[in-house]
Amino acid sequence: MRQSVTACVAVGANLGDARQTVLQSLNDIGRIAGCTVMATSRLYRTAPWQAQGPDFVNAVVRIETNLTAPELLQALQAMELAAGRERPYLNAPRTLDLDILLYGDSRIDSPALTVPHPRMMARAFVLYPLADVLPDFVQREDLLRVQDQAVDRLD
Ligand code: PH2
Ligand code: MG
Ligand code: MG
Repeated sequence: MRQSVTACVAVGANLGDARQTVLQSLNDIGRIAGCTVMATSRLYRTAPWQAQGPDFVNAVVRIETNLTAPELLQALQAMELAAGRERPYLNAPRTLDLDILLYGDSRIDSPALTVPHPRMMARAFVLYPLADVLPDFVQREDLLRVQDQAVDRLD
C-alpha cells in the first residue's frame, strides 16, 4: 500500500458557468480513485491576472492521495478535457484549469509538472483560497504582498 500524501489543487474557470464548473470539479476530485477531499476553500471571484477575458471563479482543495504526482496530474487533465478545455494560446480563457500547487513536501521539476507551483506565491487567486484550506502555510505578509489584486469572496 502506497503512503498517502497531502496535496493541494487550485481550481479556476472563466468560461461558461464558471461557478457551477468549479463546484462540480471540487466534487469530482473527491471521486478520483485514490483521492480523498479533506477541505475545500470558499469560492472567490477574481480579476484575470496576466490573462484576458471574464473574471474567474477560483478555489483550492486539499486532498489526501495515494496517487503519484504524475498520476494525479493525469487524472486532473482528464477532468479538464471532459470540461471542454481548449488551449488556443497561453493563459487563454478556460472552462476549467486544475493545477497541482503542492504535493507533500516534494519538489518536482519535470517537463510536465513543476511543484510547488512556480507562480503560486505571486497570485492572490491562489493564496486566498489556499489560506482557507492550509492556514499555517500562508503568512499574513504573503497576502499583503498581493493585496493589489482584486479578489472577492463568493457566497
Ligand atoms: N489562471 C491563470 C492566469 N491568470 N487569473 C485569475 N484570476 N485566476 C486564474 O485561475 C488564472 C489567472 C493561469 O492558469
Ligand atoms: Mg493555472
Ligand atoms: Mg493549468
